[in-house]
Formats: sequence, C-alpha cells, structure tokens
Amino acid sequence: MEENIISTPAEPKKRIFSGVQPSGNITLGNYLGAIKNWVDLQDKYECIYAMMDLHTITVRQTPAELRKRTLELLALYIAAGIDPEKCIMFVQSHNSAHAELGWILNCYTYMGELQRMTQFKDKSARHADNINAGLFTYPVLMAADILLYQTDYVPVGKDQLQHIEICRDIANRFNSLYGNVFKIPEGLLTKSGAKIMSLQDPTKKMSKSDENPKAFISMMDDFNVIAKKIKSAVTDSEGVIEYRPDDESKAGINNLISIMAAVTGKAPESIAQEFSGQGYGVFKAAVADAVVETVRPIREEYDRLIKDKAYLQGIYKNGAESAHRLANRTLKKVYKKVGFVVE
Ligand code: ATP
Ligand code: LTN
Repeated sequence: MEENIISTPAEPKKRIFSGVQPSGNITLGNYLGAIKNWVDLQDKYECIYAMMDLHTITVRQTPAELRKRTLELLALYIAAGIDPEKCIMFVQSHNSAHAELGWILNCYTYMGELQRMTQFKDKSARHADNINAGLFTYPVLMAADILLYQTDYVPVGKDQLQHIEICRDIANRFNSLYGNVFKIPEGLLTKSGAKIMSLQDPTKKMSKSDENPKAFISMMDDFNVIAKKIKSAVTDSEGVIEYRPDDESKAGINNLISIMAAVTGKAPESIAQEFSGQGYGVFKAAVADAVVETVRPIREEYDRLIKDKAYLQGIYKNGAESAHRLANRTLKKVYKKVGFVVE
C-alpha cells in the first residue's frame, strides 16, 4: 500500500494556566470545582499549574503555615493526578516576573474597575481591619499570572469569571496601545459547572476560610470526620429526595445531590431518581461513602508524597525554571513596548 507522505503538521497545543492559593486546607469544593478538572485537561493542552502564594498575603497568613501549605498543595496536585511529566508546576513567588508584570499592569488598570470586583467587596467586608492595597489590586496580579504565559484557557470556578473578564479588559487595553503583546485568554468552566455549597449554609459557597469547620470538607480530614460532616449537613424538613436547583428551600439536598453527581460522574437527575423514596439518612450515608472513596486514593498518595520533600523540591524547582523561561519572553516584550531600556 502506498504511504501517505503528505502530512499536516500537528497544531501546537493550546496553553492552560491556573492555580489555587495555599491559604487554607484544600476543600472538596476546590477539588471538584478546579483541580479535578485540571487533571482531565493535561493530555489535550500544555498545562501550567501554580501555587499562588503571592496572592495569599492579601489576607494575613502565619508564615510557617504558609510555607508548609504551599508544599502540601503541590503534593495534593500530584496526588490528585496532575502528572509532573506533562505539566509545569511551580510556586508563584519563585518567578519574579509575576510581581514585575503585576506592577506594570497596575498602571493600565483603573480604580473604578477594581472597585466593582465582588471578591474585593466580600473580602474587605470580612477583613475590615486589613483592607490593604494588595487586596484591591489582587485581580491585576492575577491578570499578570495569566498574561505572562500567553494563556489560551483558564480553568476556574464560576466565582473567578469576573477576574478573567478584567484580565481580558486589561490585555485588550494594553494591546490597543502597543500592538499584539498579549493573547486574550478565556475562562473555562468545569463540565458540570458544579459549585459546591457549604454544608451548614447551603446558600453560601463551600470555602476553605469558613470559620465553621463543619461547613466544609477538607481533603485532609479524617475519613470518619468527612462522614460525620456529611451526615450532619443542613437539609430541609420536607423529607423528599428531589433535585430542584431553582428551589432555595431544597438547597441542602440539591448540594448533596450535586456532590454525589460530581464524585460518581452521574447526572444529578439520575441520582435523585436512584434515591427517590429513601430517607435522608440513607442518602447521606451513601454520599458519605462515595466522597470517602473519592478522597481515599488521593489521600493515600498524598501521605506518601508529603514525606518525600526532595522529590517535591525537584518538581517545583524544575517548574520555576520552565515558568521563568516562558514568562520572560513576554516580560521582555512588555519592557520594550513601554519604553524601558532593555539590555
Ligand atoms: P478562600 O475561601 O480563601 O477565598 P476558596 O476556597 O474560595 O478560598 P480559592 O483558592 O479562591 O478557594 O479557589 C481555588 C479554585 O477553586 C478556584 O478555581 C475556585 O473557583 C474553585 N472553588 C473554590 N471553592 C469552590 C466551590 N465551593 N465549588 C466549586 N469550585 C470552587
Ligand atoms: N484568584 C484565584 C487564584 C488565582 C488564579 C490565578 C487562578 C490567582 N491567580 C491565575 C487562575 C489563574 C482563585 O482561585 N481564588
């Protein structure tokens, strides 16, 4: 048979950038809403996943804990299935280009647009004694993170879309002044779009900084604690397992159904069908089992990895080198465009 010698060159892979702040114990919400999705993307895209430590100090941190959590977050990324052979993983503060581009972009961002950011409004209300300038310009640093790598897609939860929008605005503004410097990135939501809600107040998102530990499931919780938290999740007195996403009175049950759907890969409606007619106790026990079985292999791998500091160090050092190389290409271009003397 004749060989086909006309081959079309493979399209370069599109690039993904994302990260989580090492600001607390990673929750089931972070895993299902972000990290799990990153794992699925790593074969199709060129992926860069960072530990966003520069962002965490917009809220006061305990230094020793921040250091420890940054390494734990890396171990969790790998334990969740992110392959260091396929993806670049690094610590944000190890690449000074983030802070450098962040400064420059500050000069291309307006106070008015930052004042509209929901996360700033929320966090400044929650930390009224520390409304610092970094909290205000947080989205500018996030824009720098993304734009440095000429990123195509940014996989995040819904709550971050406003930050992607301002990043695009800043990039377009810069490009219209200086030519095509930045690729304009797009946000990428999880397939299920799952937003995992608090177990104690299911109208609020599950958050690692919630003051009530019963409200969230940490990926570091003991398995019996996970089960207990799910069993004491707030529901309603109707006693009917139905998925009614628009009915606020069903918020607790809707959330448990969404969690079950996310960990089993089934549709929420089919979960509701499967358990219809059952009591909440039976359903909660099944959700608890399914969540524990999802967390178990990740935790086992995590427990192994966290002991191997040299391995983790090798990964973040390699990652920083690659990140530096990629980011510096963009940074150099920016320096030239704005008029800095480039050696
Ligand atoms: P904090 O409480 O400190 O603000 P957080 O728990 O909201 O933190 P982030 O570090 O801000 O977590 O978010 C990391 C990623 O996890 C983001 O992509 C975010 O959209 C996603 N995420 C966070 N919480 C949830 C949730 N409850 N459901 C789905 N996705 C979530
Ligand atoms: N604000 C993000 C964390 C973050 C991020 C980024 C996510 C900082 N810089 C760049 C994606 C791309 C959050 O999830 N809270």
